[in-house]
Amino acid sequence: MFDRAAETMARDELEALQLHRLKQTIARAYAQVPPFRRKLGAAGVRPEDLKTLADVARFPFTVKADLRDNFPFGLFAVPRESLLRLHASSGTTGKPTVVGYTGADLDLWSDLMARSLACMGAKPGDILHNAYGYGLFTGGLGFHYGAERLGLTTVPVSGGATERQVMLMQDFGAHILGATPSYALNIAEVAAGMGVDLRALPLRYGCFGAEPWSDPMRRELEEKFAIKAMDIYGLSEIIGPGVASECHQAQHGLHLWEDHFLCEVIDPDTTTPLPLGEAGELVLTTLTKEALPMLRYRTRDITRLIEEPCVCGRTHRRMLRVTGRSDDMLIIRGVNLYPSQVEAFLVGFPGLAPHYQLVLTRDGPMDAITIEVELATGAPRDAPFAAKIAADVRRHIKAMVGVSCDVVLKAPGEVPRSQGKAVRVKDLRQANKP
Ligand code: DLL
Repeated sequence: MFDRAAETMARDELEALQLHRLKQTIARAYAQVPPFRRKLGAAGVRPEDLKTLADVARFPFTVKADLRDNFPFGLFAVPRESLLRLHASSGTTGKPTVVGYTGADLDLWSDLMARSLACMGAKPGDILHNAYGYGLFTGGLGFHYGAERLGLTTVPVSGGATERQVMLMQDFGAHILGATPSYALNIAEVAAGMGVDLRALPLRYGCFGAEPWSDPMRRELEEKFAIKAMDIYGLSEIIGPGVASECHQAQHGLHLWEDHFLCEVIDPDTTTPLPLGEAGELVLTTLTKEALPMLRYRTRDITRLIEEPCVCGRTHRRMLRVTGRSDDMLIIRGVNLYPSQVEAFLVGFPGLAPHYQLVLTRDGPMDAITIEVELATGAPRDAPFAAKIAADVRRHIKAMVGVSCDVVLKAPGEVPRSQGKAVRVKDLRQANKP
């Protein structure tokens, strides 16, 4: 463990620490961030109303729009001059979301990423092939500094130029791969095309995150690289990667670093807090961040928290795999559907390759969905075979999620490949409006 004392802290000690840090965070944000003060005023609460951890439920949520409304620096609790780094996430519309870090924040982030990497199985001296994008995205630099802190030899390759990535992994003998799961799949495919056997490399672990993925995708990656595929979670607004990660011992649920983040799960429709163990939207509060303290940030990520003791000995609660974002949920003819549910079904389906996109169109007043998925290389290409697979997929999706869909089989290589976060949904509904 990178920080055994913190990672194995007894529950009551952990909660006392959380309460102490939460009080400090709220008092500081109240004093330093005018929009925060106004928000508390509007909700009729004052910092001193927080007496126990449960009292946090009386405080208002923060949402992405708060960051946008105060673009670029309005939510910072320190003068701009004391920031050492800015990151930003590219919003699909309008201005990006800007986040900032003081020196202490960058230090904390490196510690938490070092903790996460060790938790996922990395050891000082290992070589990390870091294929997360470097730049405004938090993935590349977050992994980079955490890996250096843990004592890994870090290869800052970023995304893209995939053939060169395969060569570097081979030449340097990478032990750990950091990439989005969809880009890792792309690397595996390019390696196969080059005749390189990734399974023969010294790689032991893949640290995959930044987008939803599924257990069948995990098995696919484990089989292609001969590794353990680990899940790591985070978001820029809270710190970046390193909010939670799986341990290699259990590979079941991601330990959420509760000494620095307070977690809640709420019903995304009513915002009512849900009991431990129920699925809902993850809400996070930072407990130690200086530049950008976040109170009850609505992540939109759907998950479940569990508190059972873990074989690894860590005491921090685990969040189960994020099944999707509440704003990525598709409603097709009245049925709720997450892209990852479709993925879980398609990956590993005989005759299909794990490359897919969901295309949304308008069919009169109704939304319609078409699954575009590739045939596996080497699968028969004759029309009767394709028709049978398409019919099988249609039938299973209907039985499993209750949605009727069209299935279009693509030739190998036809579905666009990812170099970072995969685009799983192509929304053509506006284009089809009568
Ligand atoms: O994606 C940070 C990150 C980088 C995490 C590298 C892990 C590895 P953002 O670009 O701000 O930050 O996007 C955050 O990505 O709210 C989730 O919807 C999604 N996400 C992140 N990790 C996972 C994961 C980075 N393990 C958003 N499983 C989050 C599912 C994930 N979704």
